[in-house]
Amino acid sequence: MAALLLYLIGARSAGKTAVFDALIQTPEGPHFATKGAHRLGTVKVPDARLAVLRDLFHPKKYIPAEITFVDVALPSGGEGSGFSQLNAFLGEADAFALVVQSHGDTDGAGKPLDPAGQLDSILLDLAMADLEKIERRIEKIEQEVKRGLKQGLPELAVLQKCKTAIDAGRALRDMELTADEHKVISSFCFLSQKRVLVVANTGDGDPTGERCEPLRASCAAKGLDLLAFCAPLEAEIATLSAADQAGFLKDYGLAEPARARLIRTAYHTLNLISFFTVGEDEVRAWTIRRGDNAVTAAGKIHTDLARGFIRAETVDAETLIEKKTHAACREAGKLRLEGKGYVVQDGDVMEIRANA
Ligand SMILES: Nc1nc2c(ncn2[C@@H]2O[C@H](COP(=O)(O)OP(=O)(O)OP(=O)(O)O)[C@@H](O)[C@H]2O)c(=O)[nH]1
Ligand SMILES: [Mg+2]
Repeated sequence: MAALLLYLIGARSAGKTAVFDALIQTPEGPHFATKGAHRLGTVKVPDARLAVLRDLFHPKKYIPAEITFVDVALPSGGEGSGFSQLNAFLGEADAFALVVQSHGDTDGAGKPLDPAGQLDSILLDLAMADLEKIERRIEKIEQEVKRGLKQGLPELAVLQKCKTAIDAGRALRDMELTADEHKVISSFCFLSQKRVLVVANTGDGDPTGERCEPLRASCAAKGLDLLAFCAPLEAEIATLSAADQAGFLKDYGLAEPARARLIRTAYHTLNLISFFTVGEDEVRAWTIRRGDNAVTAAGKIHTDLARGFIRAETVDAETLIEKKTHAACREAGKLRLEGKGYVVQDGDVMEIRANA
């Protein structure tokens, strides 16, 4: 299963690279690959329940879910963020982590620091990159219509609706579209349609982001999740062993490393949950959307399991951890047989029964 792709975007010098460096740091050093000027780092999604299940089942393979962070390199030169030039690359993202500089007095352009303004400006750049594409496509379809080619009319209607929304200052992600309308525009991979979580890159003096008030208010008004992230401090924490981390975090009033908070926030922003499969061979986490049913979950594991789906033997992880075996769960009446329409819950441990 492909890892979730979270792209770090933001204004020039906002701290994208500093946040990325902290996210991919480990006690053994940083791990990353490159794609052109961009850097990619994949980490395992921490899940305490999965780790306990591993210790219960002693599987040959232990496979947590993965998330890939991408340190986006903005095109050099030019005035704005240059998203139009990066359109195809950014279009592959599952979501954006929008890094906002929240330390110091001046921003990367030497202007007085205004985190809420920086957020607005980047959100606007995303929308403008979309608008450029939309207007180009509208023009093309209108020319076709003039020549008597009418098959583009349904697409034109949806694009005009998108243009109206952007002109009115709304992001495409906040538009109400029917499933058919979504389908019509899905191939454009519009940037302002993607989910965004905001990462306030706070300075050493404010690791929990208490001074991010205007930014917090702006995010709340826009319905965006916000996370405080002190890049230099988090990079240092990530080099420590688990034992040393605890004391360090406590000293700074932090409950856990920011990487774990960021991943949890990404799951929340994207409305994702995890379900697990367990056994002697493999203990594994799978990522699905909240609201997905048992057949969709089965299809994540293998298309054959979705096609031949009969039922899913299901128990929540907490109960399995408490009872230790499926047999004990069954005896206690806690192992449920769920059908195709069952809405999978976060932390479900499932065994799919299917016709071959
Ligand atoms: N004091 C302080 N400096 C920081 C912090 N985060 C980043 N910086 C500095 O700010 C500058 C820009 O940070 P980068 O992480 O390179 O920013 P970026 O968004 O990747 O910049 P570009 O890729 O060039 O657009 C660097 O000199 C960093 O050392 C921070 O939390 N505190
Ligand atoms: Mg950078």
